Amino acid sequence: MRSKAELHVHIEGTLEPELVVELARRNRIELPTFDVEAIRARYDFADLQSFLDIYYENTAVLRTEQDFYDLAAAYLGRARAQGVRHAEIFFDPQAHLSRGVSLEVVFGGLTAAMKDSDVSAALILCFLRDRGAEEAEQVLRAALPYRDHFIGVGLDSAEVGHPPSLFRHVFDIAAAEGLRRVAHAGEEGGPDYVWEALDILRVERIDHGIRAMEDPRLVARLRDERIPLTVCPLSNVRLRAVPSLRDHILPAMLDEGLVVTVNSDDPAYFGGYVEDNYRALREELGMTDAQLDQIARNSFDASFVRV
Ligand code: ES4
Ligand code: ZN
Repeated sequence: MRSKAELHVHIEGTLEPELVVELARRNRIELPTFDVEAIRARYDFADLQSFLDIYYENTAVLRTEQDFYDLAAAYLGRARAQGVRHAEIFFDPQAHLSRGVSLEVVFGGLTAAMKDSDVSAALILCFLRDRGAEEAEQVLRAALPYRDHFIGVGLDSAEVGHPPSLFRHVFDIAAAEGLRRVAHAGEEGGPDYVWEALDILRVERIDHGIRAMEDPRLVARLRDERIPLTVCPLSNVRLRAVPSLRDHILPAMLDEGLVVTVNSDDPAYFGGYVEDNYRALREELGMTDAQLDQIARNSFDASFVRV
């Protein structure tokens, strides 16, 4: 199997239904159902928001440092089996702080699991864009005592109506702290969101970015500046950003000379980990081994940590 880096995976999105049930029982939390298959049956999404509603609901089972340890350990084990040598992992502190779970618990559990794994890993702190810029700045300031535990900041959650430009100030603070910067843009939002992420947030990678292909000037910019795009094909299908894998624009992005990478996003919800995404591209889109080798090389070139 190809060695690769994974640059777009939300740790909360690796929470498999089996672990939801186990943690709910351990923490004595009520669930609508304790039937794993019934939980999985709900994963039939119409769009990004319908996914996020269930994703945030399930994260409520994560309470203790041990819970976060178990979550990250399970992901790193699965990633390793899928050829991942290095992972830059998103986490959503606001999804936990809002439930009374402290940063100490979150960082403690995640970093302990990372230390115990032989997969190289680093954390990227994501702001939930639908909660606004003021809360993002509060979270960043609260996380600065843990500065050594994360390498960068990102922007995720509901995209449309929450443009990157709103987050200029908090990304400026992050830059001054020497943090790397990424943002989800061009998943459901248009090319204008990608422009703003580049020009206003000074991001170094674009997460998703598939809709950048609607703007030839933007494509030229991404190519000329070699800005990597962390594309998530199975996610795009499951969230109906594209009608089917056969319609995915990823091969055209590669043909345009863009630095494309392939990633799993929220593998517990979207039907596959990273190698499952590579395999689907080969089997359903007919991508060649040479193309997939290029994508795997890109993943190491695009990573913030050299491995
Ligand atoms: C996400 Cl696929 C996606 N898009 C935006 N925010 C997210 N958080 C977790 N998965
Ligand atoms: Zn994502």
